[in-house]
Amino acid sequence: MAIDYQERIPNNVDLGSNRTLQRALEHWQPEFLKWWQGMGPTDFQASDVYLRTATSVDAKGWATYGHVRMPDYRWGIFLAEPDAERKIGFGDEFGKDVWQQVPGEHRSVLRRLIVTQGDTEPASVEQQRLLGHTAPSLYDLRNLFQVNVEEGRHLWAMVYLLHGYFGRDGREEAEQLLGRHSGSIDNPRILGTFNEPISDWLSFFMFTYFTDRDGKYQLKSLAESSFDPLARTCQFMLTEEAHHMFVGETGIGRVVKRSLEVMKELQSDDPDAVRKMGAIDLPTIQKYLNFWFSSSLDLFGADSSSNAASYFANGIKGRPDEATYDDHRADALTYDLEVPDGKGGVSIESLPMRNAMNEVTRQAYVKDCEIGITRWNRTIAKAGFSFALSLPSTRFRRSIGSWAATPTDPSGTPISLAEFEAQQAAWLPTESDRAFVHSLMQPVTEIGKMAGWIAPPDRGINSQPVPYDYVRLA
Ligand code: BYC
Ligand code: FE
Ligand code: FE
Repeated sequence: MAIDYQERIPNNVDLGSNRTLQRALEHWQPEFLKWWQGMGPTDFQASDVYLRTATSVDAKGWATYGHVRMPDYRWGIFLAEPDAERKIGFGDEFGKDVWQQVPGEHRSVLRRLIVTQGDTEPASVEQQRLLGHTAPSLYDLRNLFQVNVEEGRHLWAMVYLLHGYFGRDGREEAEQLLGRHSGSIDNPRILGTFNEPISDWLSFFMFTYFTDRDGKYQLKSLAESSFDPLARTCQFMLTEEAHHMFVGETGIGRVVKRSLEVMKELQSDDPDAVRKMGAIDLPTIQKYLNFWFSSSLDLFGADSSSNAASYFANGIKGRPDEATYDDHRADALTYDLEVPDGKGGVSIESLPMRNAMNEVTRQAYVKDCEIGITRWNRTIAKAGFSFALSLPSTRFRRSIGSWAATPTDPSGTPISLAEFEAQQAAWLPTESDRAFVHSLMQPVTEIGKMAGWIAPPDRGINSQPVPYDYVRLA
């Protein structure tokens, strides 16, 4: 179905035939725009940005490129095409028809999951709002804004569900999605990571690599939901998500590449020498990685979770790629979970599989995170250096789950709190590491030029050259 751009809210959900819903959304739209102006990217609202906009959900229309001012971006509502034959894919109701409306008994749980998902989207825009002032190139500036407008659209996706399927409570929740703010003391965003500041571009790349990837896995789980409108919304969001992770993976890759160039020139891997040349040393990259990976692991929830078990039993939230499993009921299996034994060691706790679904999803995520690490390490090895980046253990620096109260080293060995505190400067970014990274954050706005701490990308966006006016500064 093509999207009618004459409508105020572009959509493929036949919004025009539902006056009540349309009116509710038209009411929310100016509130959204107010939020975008107040809490979205600072300045740059009058600049023309080379953005990708969805004009339909098929292969041809979902990526239409052109220069637009961000406030004129057409935030719309797009769901993947319906499958009239779709059945519930997991849990106790396996094989029955999916739901086109919210069953009364699952209403509050579904609302809560949609609100939690929706809350992260504007949160990330708030976290990134100052980054435009220090972009290392116009190419990167454009990618930042692309990610930002799409996270705005993901908020629209969740608000559509709240307005369309949850009545008055849904409308109230939609309002509050614009009322909580990242890092606010009184009214913070719901999940921890989304209250962490992202004040430099190394953090931005780590966030898009690790935290947007949590988004990928949560969306995959929700794309399995028996609540069909939620499943279809998330399916379409996943097509956009791929670019966010691309920005993270290539961003970190380019930072690594630049460091290697400097190390080769110096014939040295001495971090101080690398820093003096204006590049980011590999140990500092590792510390940022440790920080954002461990923070993002918490977003999967507790490793033993009765909430997760009932989401699964009730067909509300599945496993990512549920079709790849043999047993979609998962009611007779167990999962061996590694937990602290309280004596400085590790013991195994056997859980009903359904209670371990957060952990199952987290492990799939960790495997996906490894792919980039392997790729970056290949370039390091090719350059002739012996350093290797690595993911810390999933036990390291956790705030949610079994390991929350147990300090460990990056390999996951339990240690005392005193030892953790004594060593953490070697494992996590220190004030002075952050100050150094910040000192590199000088804006570069000339067409085709890059900041000295990052290598140029291999190619431009949508077959445009790297030297291109991706953003026409106003
Ligand atoms: N911080 O039994 P559990 C994205 C709470 S990212 C603070 O495991 P459950 C994006 C939890 O709420 C994807 N609190 O709970 C990326 C619960 O509280 P109550 C976002 C936390 O229900 C980049 C308690 O701890 N999507 O899209 O299984 C840019 C017990 O835990 C945290 C979703 O999250 C935390 N990290 O929660 C832009 C999907 N973790 O009930 C966008 C929707 C847990 O005791 N959400 N708690 O008060 C969910 O599926 C679930 O709510 C959770 C796990 C995965 C968060
Ligand atoms: Fe998103
Ligand atoms: Fe994203």
